[in-house]
Amino acid sequence: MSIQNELQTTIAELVVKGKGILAADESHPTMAKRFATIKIDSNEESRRAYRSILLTTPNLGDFISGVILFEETLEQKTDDGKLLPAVLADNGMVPGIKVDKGTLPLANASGDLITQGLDGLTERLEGYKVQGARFAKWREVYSISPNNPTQLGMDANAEVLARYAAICQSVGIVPIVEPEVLLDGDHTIDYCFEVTEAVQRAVFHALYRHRVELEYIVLKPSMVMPGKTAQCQANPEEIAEKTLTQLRRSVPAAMPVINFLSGGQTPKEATANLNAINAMAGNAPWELSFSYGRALQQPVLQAWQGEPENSKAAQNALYQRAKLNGAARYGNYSANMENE
Ligand code: 5MM
Repeated sequence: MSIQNELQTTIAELVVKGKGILAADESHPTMAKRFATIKIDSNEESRRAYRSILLTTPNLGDFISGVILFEETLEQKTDDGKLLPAVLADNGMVPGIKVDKGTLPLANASGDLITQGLDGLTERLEGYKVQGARFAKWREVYSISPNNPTQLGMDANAEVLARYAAICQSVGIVPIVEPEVLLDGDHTIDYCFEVTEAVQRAVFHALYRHRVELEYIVLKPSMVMPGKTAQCQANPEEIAEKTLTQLRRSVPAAMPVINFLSGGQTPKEATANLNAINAMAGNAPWELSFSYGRALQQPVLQAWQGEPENSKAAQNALYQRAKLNGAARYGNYSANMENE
């Protein structure tokens, strides 16, 4: 298959009405934090056991079109010896892989970060492809403060995201481009709007410079919201209105899909906000979907508690959350569906 055909096929399988992406690509330190909430140790076996539960959830493919994996998971197996990426592929879900190597402070841009991992990326992607990955993910992180992000920070991060995306497409891997504006802080929703617009404009300029084909990427942005500790919080309709206005200003119509991250919203908030966005989207040129990590997995961890006998309950929790977000893809979710 030509590179172009590979990209086309993967996008077509990822962008499906009523479905979104599960982010299960936590690095070891993040997984340790998540497991600490249920007091279990993060080691190779506990991560394998947990991720096997996630990925073998019966009928997960009804609402999930792709799953982002961490490198280690590509080689891990279910209890009965099946490779986890193969479990996904056999159940109609596309395996993906996180390829960034985390962030470091950006020199001369105090308070801004920059993501590492471009060196040797082509070779790594070729290896991941052999292991079954067909799309990739790279996250740049932007904190909001009175001085951040700086223009230097936004330009440098955009350049790195675009270089990553161009490398992915050159080997037939669809890139998820994730510029995450963090929710931390007491900033207003309007300030978040301004920052998110500036960040995304820089990203799309860089994608253009690097000749990335927008038809074959997935944008994974944060929603436009007030900071977590802002005095004045916003309801889903306000968040939807600001998010859609900002996206219309910054995101070209050639983009097939926007899969939001949840960024520390509760599972219910993330679903209600996605629902409001879709209910208000009208004739938006892109599909509006989810690529949630915490907002899909929090209920699963709570149900599991590290106990094998809770596996079924954990899978039910994942299926239920994915189903509710599937409804939110159509703007058909309502809070009373939480108890069905
Ligand atoms: C699942 O977490 C991903 C990996 O994060 P680290 O590299 O920090 O371990 C993360 O990139 C995630 O995919 C996105 O932030 C979206 O997840 P949330 O939980 O914000 O929906």
